[in-house]
Amino acid sequence: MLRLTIVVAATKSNGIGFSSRLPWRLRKEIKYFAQVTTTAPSGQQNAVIMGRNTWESIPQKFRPLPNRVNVVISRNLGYDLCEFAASVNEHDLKSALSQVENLTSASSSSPIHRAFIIGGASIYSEAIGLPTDVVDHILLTRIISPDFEECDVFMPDFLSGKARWKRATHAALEEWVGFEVAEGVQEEDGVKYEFQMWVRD
Ligand code: FOL
Repeated sequence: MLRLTIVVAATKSNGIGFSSRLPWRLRKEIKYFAQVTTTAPSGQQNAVIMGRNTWESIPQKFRPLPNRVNVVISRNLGYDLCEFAASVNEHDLKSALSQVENLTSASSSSPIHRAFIIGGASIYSEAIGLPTDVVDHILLTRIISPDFEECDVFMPDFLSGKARWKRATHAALEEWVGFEVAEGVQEEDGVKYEFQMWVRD
């Protein structure tokens, strides 16, 4: 089965959203998100898998997210993804995954390198519940401060679940993503955050 990587920016209270959008605007952080999810060997592309609310939260001019196969999950099979050939509509995470696997098969012209789960809360919950051989990496941008108490969407606390997640070193993070990443606490517009990678075996 295809391996999945979770990509998320979350506060220490696991807040990820407010009022149907990101609670913060961090230019370098979103650039990191774009670079991580786009980087693939030449001739290949990555897939980004998301729920319908997350799809709608992406500014129109950025969707579908360019140079990535966009897979949107909605229970409403008639959901109109608005004209984009680069997007596929699926009704649950499992069928989204088999869709991505079909794209990845030898016959496909553009094989899929990596598949990323990019939210939101219910898709993250489902993904965290999948077995270790499916979801083995979390690229977490930890928002250290402030705590953005207005958050109204949260991701589950993956560290308190049954799975034993371990924080990888910064060198391992850079090796996995394939480019240099700013190390330590970053600050933009008074918001402090850190790029982290968590793995399990
Ligand atoms: N993970 C991380 N680390 N940061 C995030 O902001 C994030 N956001 C989502 C999921 N995982 C994340 C979901 N929300 C765009 C907007 C919202 C969004 C995801 C992506 C977006 O517009 N991305 C553009 C970059 C735009 C820019 O450069 O300003 C892209 O090409 O990826």
